Amino acid sequence: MDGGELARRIGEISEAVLQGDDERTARLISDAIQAGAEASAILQDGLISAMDIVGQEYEDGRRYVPEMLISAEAMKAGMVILGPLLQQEGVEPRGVVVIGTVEGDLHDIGKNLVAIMLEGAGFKVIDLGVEIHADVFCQEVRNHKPDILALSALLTTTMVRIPEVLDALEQENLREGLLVLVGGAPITQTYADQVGADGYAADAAGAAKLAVTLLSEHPSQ
Ligand code: B1M
Repeated sequence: MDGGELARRIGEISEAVLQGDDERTARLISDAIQAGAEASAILQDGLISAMDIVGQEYEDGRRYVPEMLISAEAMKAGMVILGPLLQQEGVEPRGVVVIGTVEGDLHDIGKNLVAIMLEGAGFKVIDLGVEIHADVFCQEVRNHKPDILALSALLTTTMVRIPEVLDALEQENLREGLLVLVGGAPITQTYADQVGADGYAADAAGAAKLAVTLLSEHPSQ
């Protein structure tokens, strides 16, 4: 396949993600792979670049949460095909993120969106789910040695679990070299600073952007 044909096919994939058309995204990706396109090129120039646009449009108020979710679903449909191929191509993720909603809190729509945007930005994401106890976060940090731990809390009654997780990480000597990113409706930058988190983002697009920035500022972490 020549460069022009590759660019055309990748452009179509990107367009399908922007339109949130999961079936078309998956079909176009399969066709492009059959025609000889590399999975890494499709990921970077087709999916990630489309999700960058989605994130930017959301920030600018030109896209709303449901539209962001359908594009995220299209990206997910594409990743089902690309994931195994990327592993074969040996593409290194940008970094590893462990994410979960804190103990006592079962809201996961926002957290899932954050996870998808992080994947869209090239991170390997280990999603622990909801109602995650501080000890479990510690255990999973020990297991996966992530670059970033991402904590979501949606209730004023559960946001207090965030400093508990941070304390538990300190006590278990797991805090050094780990970037902790926090967010969720009741969380603010002031709260994040108070509890000693490394970063706060108000929304999923912001979380992915911040994760990239934090990691580039702390490359040795
Ligand atoms: Co509940 N709920 N809920 N709820 N719920 C809220 C959060 C609430 C604000 C509704 C209200 O009263 N107006 C209120 C909290 C009040 C407060 O604490 N101040 C509330 C309550 C009170 C409750 C219960 C206690 C109700 C009850 O049983 N009496 C109960 C608690 C259950 C529990 O957790 N133990 C409860 C239950 C539920 C449902 C199960 C019915 C359902 C959750 C389903 C699910 O998640 N699977 C639910 C829902 C849907 C909501 C609302 C309506 C919507 C939440 C949502 O998904 N928003 C919510 C009201 C609202 O927000 N309008 C509400 C869409 C989502 C994309 O946004 O989750 O904010 P959000 O995520 C955003 C950002 O916050 C941010 O990015 C996301 C995407 O842009 N973000 C991060 C989130 N995590 C981040 C992490 C980051 C960075 C950014 O870095 C790591």
